Amino acid sequence: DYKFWKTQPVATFDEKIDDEGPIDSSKAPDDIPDTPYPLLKEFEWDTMDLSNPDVIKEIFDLLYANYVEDSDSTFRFNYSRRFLDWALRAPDFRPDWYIGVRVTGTKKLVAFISAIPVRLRVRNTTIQSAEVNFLCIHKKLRSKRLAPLLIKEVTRRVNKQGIWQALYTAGVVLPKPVATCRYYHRSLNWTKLNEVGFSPLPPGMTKTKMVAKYKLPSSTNLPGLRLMQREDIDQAYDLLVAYLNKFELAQVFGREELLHWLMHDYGTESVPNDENDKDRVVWAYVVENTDGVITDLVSFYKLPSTVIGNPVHDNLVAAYEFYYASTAGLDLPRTDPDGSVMLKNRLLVLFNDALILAKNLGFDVFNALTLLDNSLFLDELKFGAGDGYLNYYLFNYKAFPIDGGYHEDGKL
Ligand code: YNC
Ligand code: MG
Repeated sequence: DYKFWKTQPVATFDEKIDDEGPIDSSKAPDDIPDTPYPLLKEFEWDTMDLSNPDVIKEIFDLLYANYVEDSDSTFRFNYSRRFLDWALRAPDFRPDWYIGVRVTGTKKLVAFISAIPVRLRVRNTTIQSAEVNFLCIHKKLRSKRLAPLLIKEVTRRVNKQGIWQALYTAGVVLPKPVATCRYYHRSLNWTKLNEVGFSPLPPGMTKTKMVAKYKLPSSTNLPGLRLMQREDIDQAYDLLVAYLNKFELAQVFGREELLHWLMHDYGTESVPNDENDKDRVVWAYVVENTDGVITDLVSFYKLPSTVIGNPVHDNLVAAYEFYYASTAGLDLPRTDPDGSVMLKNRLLVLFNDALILAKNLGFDVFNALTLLDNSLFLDELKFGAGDGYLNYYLFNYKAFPIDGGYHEDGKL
C-alpha cells in the first residue's frame, strides 16, 4: 500500500491531473536539514569519492552481486567500472550525490544511491532536476525499510542545492508512472541466447531456422556511415536537438553534456577513439553525406548481464539503443504522413546497420525500448517484445501522461 511513497510528493494512481507543475513548491534550501537522516547505529553514511578507482570498485562489487535481476533471477545487470564512471561522473556532477551506507564496524559498503544533475523538458517546460539511479541494497539487508532512508537522504542533498524535481526509472510499479515503455530484444547471437535460456526455441522451429532468421550481412549499407569523432559534436548536437524537439519528455543537453554522453572521453589525448576497445561503453555513429553534412546519428551502449547459474555461459553481452536522430522527414509537419514514411524507411536502414555494427562488435543481443520512433522499425527488424518494462517517474511534478509506446493491447 506504498506506506513510504504515500508520504512523498508524487502523483497518485487515482488522482485526476488538471494542470502540469510542481506538487510542493513551499520549500527553500534553508528549510532543509543540514545533517543526514539518522541511521541505526550499526550503519553509517559515506559520500563515495568516484575519482578513486578503489571506490568505484566497491560500488561495482555491490551492484555485481545485488543489483537488478529479471523476474525469474536468470540475469543480473553487470555494469562495468568504466560504465559507472561514464554514467555517474557526468558534466556538473555533485560529489555529495554519491551516497553509500557502510557497516560501522567493518566499513563494508552495503547500500548505494546516486543522483546527477539533468535539465528535463516536459512538453514546453524546462525543469532543473536530478536523475536518481543505482539504488541498491545488499541482499542480506532487504525489506528493512532502508530504501526510503536512502531516497530521503538523496532528496535532502538535492534539495540543499535548490533542486526540487527528479526523474527516475524502475521496473517496479510505484505511484505513478508518467510513461511506461516495454523492452524489445533483437537476437544477434541466437544460439547463445538459446543456451542461456533467454530465447526458447519456438514450437515448430528448428535451431538452424532460428539462426537463419536472425542472420545479418557482414557489412553496413548506408554510404557515409562512420564512427563519430569529437569534431562532429556541433552538427550532431543540432541534429539531435531538432529531432528530440518533437517528443514530450526529453533531456535538455548542453554541447559538452552531449559530447560526454555520446563520446565519453574517447578521442581525447588520454583515450583513443577506438571502436574495438574491449572496455568501451558507448558507441556513436554518424552518417555524413558527400557535402560533409551529418544527416543521421545512432548510438548504443554496452551493458552485460551476469547469467546466474548457467554451466556454459556466465555473461550475456547486450547493446542498448541510446540516442539517435535523422533528418529524414524532419522538415515536414509532424502530422504529414509522407514525413513518417520517409523517417521509417531511413530508420529501417539506420538500425539494420546498427545491428550489423553491434553484431560485428561481438554483442549477443540488441535491446531497445518502445520510446522515440522505435515503433516504426522494431517489428520489421525482428525485435521481439520482452517481459520487462521500464516505468518513468517524476518526483514532485505532476504531468499529463506521456505515451511511452507500451499499450495494454500489445500494439506498438
Ligand atoms: C525502486 N526501485 O515500494 P512503499 S531503480 C523506488 N524505486 O516503499 P525496503 C522503491 N522505490 O511501497 P528493499 C524501489 N524498490 O512502502 C522498492 N521501492 O511506499 C520502495 N533491489 O523499502 C518500495 N534497484 O528498504 C517500498 O525495500 C520501499 O530492501 C521498501 O530495497 C529496495 O535505481 C531496493 O532493483 C530496490 O537493491 C533498494 O530491493 C532493493 O527491497 C534492491 O524495505 C535490486 O522501497 C536493485 C534494484 C532499483 C533500480 C533505481 C531508481 C531509484 C529511484 C528512487 C526514487 C528516487 C526519488 C527522487 C529522489 C530525489 C528527489 C529530488 C529532488
Ligand atoms: Mg531494507
